[in-house]
Amino acid sequence: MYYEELKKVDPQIYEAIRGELYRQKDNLELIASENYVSKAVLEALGSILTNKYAEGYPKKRYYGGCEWVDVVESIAIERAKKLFGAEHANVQPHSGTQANITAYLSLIEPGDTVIGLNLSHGGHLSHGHPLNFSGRYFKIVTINVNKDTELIDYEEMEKTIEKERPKLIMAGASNYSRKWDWERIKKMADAWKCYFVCDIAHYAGLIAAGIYPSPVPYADVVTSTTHKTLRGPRGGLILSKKVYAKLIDRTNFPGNQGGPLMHVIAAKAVCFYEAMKPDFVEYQKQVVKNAQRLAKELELKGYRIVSGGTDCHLFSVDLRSKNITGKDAEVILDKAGITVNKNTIPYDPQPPLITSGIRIGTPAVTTRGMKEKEMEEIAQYIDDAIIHRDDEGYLKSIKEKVKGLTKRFPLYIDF
Ligand code: DSN
Repeated sequence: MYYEELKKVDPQIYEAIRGELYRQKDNLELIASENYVSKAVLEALGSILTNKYAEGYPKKRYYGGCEWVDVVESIAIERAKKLFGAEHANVQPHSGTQANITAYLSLIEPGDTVIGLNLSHGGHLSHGHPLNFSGRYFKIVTINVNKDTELIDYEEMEKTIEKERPKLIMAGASNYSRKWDWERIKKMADAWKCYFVCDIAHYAGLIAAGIYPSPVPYADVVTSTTHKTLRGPRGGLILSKKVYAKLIDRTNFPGNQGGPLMHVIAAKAVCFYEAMKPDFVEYQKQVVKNAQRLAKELELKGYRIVSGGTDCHLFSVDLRSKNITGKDAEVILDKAGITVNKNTIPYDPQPPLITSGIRIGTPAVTTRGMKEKEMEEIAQYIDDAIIHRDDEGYLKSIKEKVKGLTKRFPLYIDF
């Protein structure tokens, strides 16, 4: 690692970053919302742009000296619009949740009704969880996936809309492995006169690459993060129809945030640029192929895959046939050098801190260059770890094999 100055000034933080670097290099990262950014993204993120205050928007700032950050933000906006075919883009949200706050506050008032997918069925905290601002400030009506198919039940959804008359439909998910029918939701939104907001944080990279349906033509507002499948810096993004442009911008700043993080916006611009390249499409296709192969291999080993498979970068594994909870599996797999997160499965009998499942995603391992053959190997390690969960020595031996595999697909080689 070449953070020589940091090493001198603050050895404790240096050591922690170094430890994390080697964790990332040596382990198999299967958390569906994580990825490895390029060195170009990292350089923009670590740049002197962090020094600049730039409240406002390009050419309309509350500070002097914004000529260069204006260039950066204007490029980021134009690239985001082009990448997603959007009429308007705001690249300032600090996170996906922040983007969702802006979307809600632009379109509806506290107390209004919002319909969103239940968190334990694949939704997100900011889609209406009672402990989140969304659940505290709006009346939330959640929809569940169908108990048999584990798919979104659009007929049920429409019945709920008819009964509850929400002002806003929040679509999108953080753990739904199948394709959403955005056009159908748009028809419901039109029929029942409500806004259609879509959170594509998880699918953004696949959508940018054109291999997953885009809600941009249908939704009033689309929110996203930039750090998951899109493989950019940690941050948020809002796309919208032109008619909402002023409203969205005003609600995000000064309504919801102060100064934009210009170094992060520069890194977002770099990631949008990288996502326009043909090899990004190939990467996203491989992400999906890898997820499908890994799900299939685990199924062959006796694990039930929620909804029977995946059309995207992630899937959930129901662990009940193996008599282990998601919480325990997460710990066991960590010991074997495999990082996943416990996750509720639909209609989970276990509480959210225990769970019956784990969520698995392939964006990060695919960035390393792994393909279907390696997915077979990974499935074997997962199964071996779960079978030999009580044998610390065995788990250690898997960790060594995992290290061997990750060494074949090196990461940040000159760090
Ligand atoms: N917490 C993120 C995830 O892991 O999916 C979503 O914001």
